[in-house]
Amino acid sequence: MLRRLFGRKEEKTADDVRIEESLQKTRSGIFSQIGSIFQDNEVSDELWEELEEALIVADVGMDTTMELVESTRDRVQQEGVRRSEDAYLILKQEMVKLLQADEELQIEEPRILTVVLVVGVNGSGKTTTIGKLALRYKEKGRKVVLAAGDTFRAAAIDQLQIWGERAGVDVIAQAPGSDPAAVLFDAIRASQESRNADLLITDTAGRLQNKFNLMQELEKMSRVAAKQVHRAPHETLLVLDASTGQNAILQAKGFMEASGVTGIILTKLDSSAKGGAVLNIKKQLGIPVRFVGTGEKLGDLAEFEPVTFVEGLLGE
Ligand SMILES: Nc1nc2c(ncn2[C@@H]2O[C@H](COP(=O)(O)OP(=O)(O)O)[C@@H](O)[C@H]2O)c(=O)[nH]1
Ligand SMILES: [Mg+2]
Repeated sequence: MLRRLFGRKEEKTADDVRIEESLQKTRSGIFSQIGSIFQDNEVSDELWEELEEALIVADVGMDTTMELVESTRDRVQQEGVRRSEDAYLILKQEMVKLLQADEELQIEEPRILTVVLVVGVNGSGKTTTIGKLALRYKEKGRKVVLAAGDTFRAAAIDQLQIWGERAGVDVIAQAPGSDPAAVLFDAIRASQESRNADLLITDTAGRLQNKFNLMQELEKMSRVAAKQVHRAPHETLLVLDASTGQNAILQAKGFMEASGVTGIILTKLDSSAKGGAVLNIKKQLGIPVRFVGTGEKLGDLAEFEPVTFVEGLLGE
C-alpha cells in the first residue's frame, strides 16, 4: 500500500531486500509494539500517548517524536479517519515524508570527474563503506579511483588498498604521515590524467582526540578539491555507526560545522537495534541519509529508500 501511495513498483530490488533484512533487530524491538498500539479498532487519545512513548523509547528523539505524532494526529482529524488501521498508514506516510531527501544525490549527475569525501570517526566504517561504494559504482559502469586520505595510520592505507583490490579499482596513496590534502591533489590529477576516472572517492582520518586539527585537515581537503575541480567536493558523506543511536547525531554536529557534510551513510544497521534513530537524522541535521551499511561484506550496502525503510520497520 505504502509503495503504491508513493508511486513505487511493488517488486523489490536487491537494495530493498538488504534494508529489510538489516532492520530485523530494530523491527523486533520496540517497533513491534507500535504495530500493536494500532490494533485496537478505534483511534483514541490513549493511542497517541502510547505512540509518543513508544517512539521515544525507540530512539526517535523527543522533537521528532512530537512532530511525527502531531502531524499524524492532525491528518487523522482533518481526514476524519476513525479506524486505527487507517491511522497507522498515515503514520507511515508521515515517516516517509520525514526521511525524504530534498535534493538528488550528486554521485550520478553527469560530469567529467565527481569527487566524494568520506568523513567520520575511526571505527564508524569509512574504509569498508568506500570499498562497497567503489564496487557499486564500478558495476554501474563508472571508472572509480580511491584516494587514501587517512594517512595518520599506516594500517589505514593498507586497509584501503585491500578494499580497492576486492572491488577491483585503483588506489592512490602516499607514505604514512603525508599531507592528506596532497594525497587528494595527486589523486585528482591521476583521475584526470593517467587513470581517466570519473569518480574519485576519498578516505579521511577520523581521530577525534585531536578534533581541531582533524577539522582543519578536512577543510583543507575540501579547498584543494574545489580549486582543482568545479564545485568539488560534490558530496561529503558522513559515516555514522547506527548502533550508537542518539550519540551519532551529536557526533554529526561536530563534523557538520567543519566539513560541509551533504549526506549521511549509516553503517551497521544489521547489528543494531537502534535503527529508529534514522527517523531523527534528517530533522535534527537537515541532511538526508543516502546509504546504509547492511553487513561486513563488499555487497552489503544499500541506497537508502524511505518507503522501504518504513515498511521494514513497521511492516507493509
Ligand atoms: N555489521 C557491520 N559491520 C560493519 C559495517 N560497516 C563496517 N563494519 C565494521 O566496522 C569496523 C570498522 O570499519 P572500518 O571501515 O575500518 O572503519 P573506519 O575506521 O571508519 O575506516 C570493521 O570491523 C567493519 O567490518 C556494516 O554495515 N555492518
Ligand atoms: Mg579507515
